[in-house]
Amino acid sequence: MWRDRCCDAVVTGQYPSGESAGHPFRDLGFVRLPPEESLRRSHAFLEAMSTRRSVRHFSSESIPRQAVENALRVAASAPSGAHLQPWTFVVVEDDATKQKLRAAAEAEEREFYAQRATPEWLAALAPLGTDDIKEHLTTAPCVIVMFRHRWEPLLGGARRKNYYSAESCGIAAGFLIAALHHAGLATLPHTPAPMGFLAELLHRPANEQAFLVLPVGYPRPDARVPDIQRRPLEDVMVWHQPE
Ligand code: IYR
Repeated sequence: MWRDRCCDAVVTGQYPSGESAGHPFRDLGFVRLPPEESLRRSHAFLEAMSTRRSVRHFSSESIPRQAVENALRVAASAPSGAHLQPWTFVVVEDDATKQKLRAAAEAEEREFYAQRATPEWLAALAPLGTDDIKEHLTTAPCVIVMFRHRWEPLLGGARRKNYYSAESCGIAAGFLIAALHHAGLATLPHTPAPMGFLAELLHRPANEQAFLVLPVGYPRPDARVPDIQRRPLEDVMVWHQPE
């Protein structure tokens, strides 16, 4: 049907709904899977993703740069508000920068754990065993710092708006964590708050705000994780019953 309308458009000079002059469209090229293959892949992906854990004990062993770049390609393929792709990923590998990053993050975290965190928040964190020591920021061979573009600079100092940039970055971060896990690499989503020091330390422009710090590497052979469970599907989904 769409194809017919598309071809009609060429003949009549009309465009199907959503298309307009000066903004070219092209065929999707969708590859339709047989249902059994679809189900097989869904099981395989579920199984693969089920083994992902946030890791706090990293080995300092180096990781393939290409795997990091490919995971970032996946992250940067995420859908974004108005397709404005409001993100920058800074990949830190050198010890000096990682040490500065850790020192600044730990300074924030000391204040968080000693003063800013409410007793309720600390109680919520207790099962994770977190504290203000952020050793992963120096032991992980690679730390990806993701920046959200709050707006884009235009010539003459004007600003172009971005739309849903936080949601877009959240989706891209999910893609990134999944892609790194798929490549056999462990991550820890870390959000030191406030994160203002990161833009300064990594020399980012004023429109960029740190969104996520993601140490990446192999887990230490003796790495341990909290023995906690994921909520079962019945707890997190409902099939809507039509009235
Ligand atoms: N940013 C602190 C505290 C913290 C907060 C949440 I929400 C976590 O899921 C884990 C930790 C820290 O990194 O320790």
